[in-house]
Amino acid sequence: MLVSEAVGRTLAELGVRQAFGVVGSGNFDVTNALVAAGARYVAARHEGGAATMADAYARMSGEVSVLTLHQGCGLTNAMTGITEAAKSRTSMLVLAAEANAPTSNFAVDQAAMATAVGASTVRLDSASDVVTETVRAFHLARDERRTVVANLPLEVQGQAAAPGPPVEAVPSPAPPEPTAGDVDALAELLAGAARPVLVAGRGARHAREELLRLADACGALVATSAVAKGLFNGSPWSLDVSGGFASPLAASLMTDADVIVGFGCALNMWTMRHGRLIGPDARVAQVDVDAAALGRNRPIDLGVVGDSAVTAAAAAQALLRRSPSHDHVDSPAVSGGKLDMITGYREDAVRERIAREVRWRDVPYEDWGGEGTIDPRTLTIALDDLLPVERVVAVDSGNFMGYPSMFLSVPDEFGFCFTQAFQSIGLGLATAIGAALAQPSRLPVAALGDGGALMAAAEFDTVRRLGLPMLIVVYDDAAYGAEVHHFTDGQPLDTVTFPDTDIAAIGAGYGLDAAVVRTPDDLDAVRRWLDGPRDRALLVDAKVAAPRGSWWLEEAFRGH
Ligand SMILES: Cc1ncc(C[n+]2csc(CCOP(=O)(O)OP(=O)(O)O)c2C)c(N)n1
Repeated sequence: MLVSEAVGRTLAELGVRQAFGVVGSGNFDVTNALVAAGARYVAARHEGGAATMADAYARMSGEVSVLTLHQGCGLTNAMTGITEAAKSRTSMLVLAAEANAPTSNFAVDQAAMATAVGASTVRLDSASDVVTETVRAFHLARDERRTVVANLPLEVQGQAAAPGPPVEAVPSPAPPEPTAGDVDALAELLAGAARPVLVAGRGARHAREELLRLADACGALVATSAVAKGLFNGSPWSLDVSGGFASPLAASLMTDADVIVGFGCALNMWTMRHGRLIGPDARVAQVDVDAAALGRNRPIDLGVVGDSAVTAAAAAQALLRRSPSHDHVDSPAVSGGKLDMITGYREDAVRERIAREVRWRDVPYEDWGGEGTIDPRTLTIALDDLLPVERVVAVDSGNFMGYPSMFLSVPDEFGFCFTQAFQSIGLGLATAIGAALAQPSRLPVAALGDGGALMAAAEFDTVRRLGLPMLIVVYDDAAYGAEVHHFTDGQPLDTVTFPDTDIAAIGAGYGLDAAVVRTPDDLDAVRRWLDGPRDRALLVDAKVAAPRGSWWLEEAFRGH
């Protein structure tokens, strides 16, 4: 077996089920070997799209995904998506063919490129131990949550691979347990809190039940960062997303908290509105499997190294031990409310306000629509009502992004895919494709600005070719709206505004169903599509009114 074949086959044997890429001469064999060994391969139209499809697939499936690339220019095309994945600690393995002859047009320093954007790098350059090294690269991606660029030198790929040890899929190692002292300190902090809030990030998506039990045990409200949206659905104490996207009520309840504990959550400038969501006297704790993450974005009063589920469960037990009247966390008195001695944040008035006001769609607004445009909030609320609950929503970057993020509900923490760690525009469509493949029973929704949509338009072809039943909503303000609303001092805006573009016609040209929406009545096109076979995606070119920036953008500029 050749080295290229050994790499592909080994990864399939380790459990890789899905690969994305653009195939050229240098990654043809390795990709075919992956497919021959049982993995599915999706040919994207641009490596930038392929990278983000692989990233989103990994996020929404929990599997290690593979991106396969041609040497040199295949990798440079994919760099933005690889950077987003690396910043998000996505478990993704990039198989990059590598030209090392200095005279090759394709030669660039691929290892340096990977390192420069925070990805890990390995070189599969030895025919004698390529199987062992491939297994190592896979485990680095999966167990250390790394985006790994594995360079495959052209001169080695065609050599005969020495047979390696039998490849076995080994389960991930057990997550780190917190020390008893740290658990006690966390319990102490929460026991003394009058208004605690627990905030879960992507690293706590597996910890819903444990976090809700801990919240019950200390009378806490719960919230998520954007990437974990949906985790606490159904809890009457959920504030939904914390941070720039938060509704006015969610933001004010966060700000009034006296203790905030982040679980698997970076507590970054977005989730904490540049710190403004943390009251002056609030104490902050952070729980993370990675010691380096603790206190990275802001000062914390307590840092705990530990898995979120394990730590939350242990802290709930510790709280319980402090209460003389309860001996088990699952006791109805605890799961239904709070411990005797802790009043917490759980007052009826708070619950009633959350039920009435926490959703953005319940916040009154003055409709901006008219003269051929629709208010983005009116549009999104109508879509929320029309679309089936079982959906997976992907959002691009731009002024518009808060509307689909906060006015569309999602079924759970695997219903929202948010590839915004690099704040790049143009990733939303590919995100929706990867998420759609990871969650095939859900209706995929891609929410894009006109700028991001046109940047990624090549992947409309991939949507059509895969037959994805996707709704693509373009919030079309004929502008780089985020920039328009940034520069409000009378500077010329010709560089960021555009004549109207018929994006529906572009979608139709790619073979998608398409409609222009200017009024709520125009959404009949969505109704008809939903009632039909949905064998083609529907692109909605929504001509949106944007007389001013969205609330989250105005909020973000305050932190600039
Ligand atoms: C790759 C990249 N280029 C440029 C930017 C700067 N930028 C941020 S938002 C934005 C405009 C996005 O326009 P659009 O997709 O139409 O959404 P809108 O802001 O109009 O809602 C730009 C150019 C960026 N974030 N990423």
